[in-house]
Amino acid sequence: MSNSAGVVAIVGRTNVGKSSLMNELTRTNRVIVTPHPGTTRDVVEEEIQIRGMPIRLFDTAGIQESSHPIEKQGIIRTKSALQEADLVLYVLDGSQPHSLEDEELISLMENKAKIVVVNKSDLPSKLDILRFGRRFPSVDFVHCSCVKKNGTTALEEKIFSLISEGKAQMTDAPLINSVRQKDLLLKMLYNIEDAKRACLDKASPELVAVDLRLALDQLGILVGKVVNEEILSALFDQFCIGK
Ligand SMILES: Nc1nc2c(ncn2[C@@H]2O[C@H](COP(=O)(O)OP(=O)(O)O)[C@@H](O)[C@H]2O)c(=O)[nH]1
Ligand SMILES: [Mg+2]
Repeated sequence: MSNSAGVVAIVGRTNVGKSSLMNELTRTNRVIVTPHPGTTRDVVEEEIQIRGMPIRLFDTAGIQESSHPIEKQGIIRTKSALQEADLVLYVLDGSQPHSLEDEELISLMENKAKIVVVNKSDLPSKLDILRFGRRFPSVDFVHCSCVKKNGTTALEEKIFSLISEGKAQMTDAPLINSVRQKDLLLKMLYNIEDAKRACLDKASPELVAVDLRLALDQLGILVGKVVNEEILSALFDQFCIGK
């Protein structure tokens, strides 16, 4: 499993067609699809490639309240897949009106890059798309039908462009908003790289500690805090340096 793969989570109410979409995107019948709500109780992961770009794709279980222990675990794992995702595919059933469960899901993916996938486009539409459009003004909508197998190529194109343009990465990461901050972070990175190199070269621990201390100093300046002297003393006492 590649670490540099984009993480994409398929999220949505039960029975909207998440697992069907997973099967379409992986071109397999990996996940069981049935008309019964609650079929997928756990998070299922597959690695796919879109135009050579590696993507870790997660099919999730929904977040409906449940007292069943397996479903409870599934809800926890769905939420953590959502949290880890670089990009969320928020799947809606175009043949059903929107529900309260959607509201909870929407609040969980507020800070996430997302694509709204309106599935079941082969059935008469009952969803107020305009209303959703107003709520997500800068989000792409893709209409598809997993049963008729159309729309998923357009979806793949959107996933590819959002991830390759970097728009789907690290949406929750804090912003660096000055050259000074960038410089400090770069210095810190170089110090850490020096420390790593020293470790690989089997240099003495004292030398590694010097580089790590320099890195910590940059961090201290960056966050505007004096780095905790007690921790430092305890750490550097062992090496008898830096004091
Ligand atoms: N008509 C129609 N039915 C679909 C479509 N996609 C999925 N379904 C059906 O919807 C039901 C739920 O699908 P599933 O993928 O298990 O939904 P999940 O609970 O969100 O994972 C199944 O009976 C599917 O065959 C679609 O595009 N059109
Ligand atoms: Mg499912």
